[in-house]
Amino acid sequence: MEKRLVPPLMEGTLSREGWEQGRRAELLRLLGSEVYGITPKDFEVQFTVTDESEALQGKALRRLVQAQVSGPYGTFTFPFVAFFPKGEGMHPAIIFINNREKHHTDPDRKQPSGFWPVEEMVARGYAAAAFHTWDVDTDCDDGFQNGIERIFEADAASRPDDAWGALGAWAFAASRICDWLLLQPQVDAQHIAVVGHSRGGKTALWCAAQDERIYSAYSSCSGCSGAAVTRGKKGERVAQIVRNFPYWFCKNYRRYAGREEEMPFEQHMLLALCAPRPLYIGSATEDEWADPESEFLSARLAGEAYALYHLQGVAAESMPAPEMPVQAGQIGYHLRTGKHDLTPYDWGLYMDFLDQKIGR
Ligand code: GTR
Repeated sequence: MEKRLVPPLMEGTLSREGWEQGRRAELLRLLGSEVYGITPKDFEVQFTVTDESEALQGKALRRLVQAQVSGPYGTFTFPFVAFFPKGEGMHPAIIFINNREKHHTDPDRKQPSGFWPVEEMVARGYAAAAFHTWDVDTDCDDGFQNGIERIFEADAASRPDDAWGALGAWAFAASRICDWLLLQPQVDAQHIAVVGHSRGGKTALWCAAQDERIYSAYSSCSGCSGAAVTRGKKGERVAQIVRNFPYWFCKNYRRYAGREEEMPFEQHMLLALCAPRPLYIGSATEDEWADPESEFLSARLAGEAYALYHLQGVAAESMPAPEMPVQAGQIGYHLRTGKHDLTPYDWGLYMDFLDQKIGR
């Protein structure tokens, strides 16, 4: 495996006690205060099901839901959709963070989408929920005037340097959908996963790192500030991401532009926070901006945390060839030929991985 100088998961000897009784929480705080911002804890959430109907040619039950979140400075409501396979029994569920056009997660499925192939998911026995990022926080630099952040702040103009950004807000929304799924009798509460692509993939990882009720996360092509190790990374760097998307992060993260070596954290730590839960990383050969090698390296390095639980991380020492998924360990990885995307092929592999880990 390629060697890069990255900070260790723990100073001294990494032990399960040291990890669980201090270091894990410390890393979570560090990634919060330096990268994604601190997630507010002072809120209440209420759900209203506005429609319940048969969908997907009678193969699913569809619910449209409004989540109303109340914070210290107001309320904010966002919609999401959930499809449940028809029939008896409890189903594992997958929450999807839709960062692309809204039609991909259109509840009426007017046009099929490979980005969110819900028909296939339901056919494989998964409940599938999704929200659109813009419904939670606009994916543009609007000074935090319109997104869910405003219900937590007296004044959007004077935000602290560790105040959360859009990635944090989207991760929060995915956790609220998890709250609701846990209340649904059709859902197997032990097996709720979160999936996102690119900025959505960064979000999925941050969500699973913070929310231990999430059984598994799949990060597709998440690259910089997602799965990829930052030190020595090709393609996108901190300087570019904070210039182009400052509102995704807390202000503190800007300090590391061009100074990645000084970061007291690394992205494999984000992955390690998911241990011992099944984690999945996907890359694409032509996605140089995200840098597949740095994504793979990070997945490998996170294996150290899994070893504390006597679990294997990625079951491959070197980058696998395209279309040769590595799924035996607790961290799955695959490289797909092609562009920066999330495709039915990727989804199929992730569901294979989940089926195997859940033992279905
Ligand atoms: C890019 C950004 C990446 C990635 C991507 C996406 O422009 O530089 O970090 O998140 O957007 O979300 O598709």
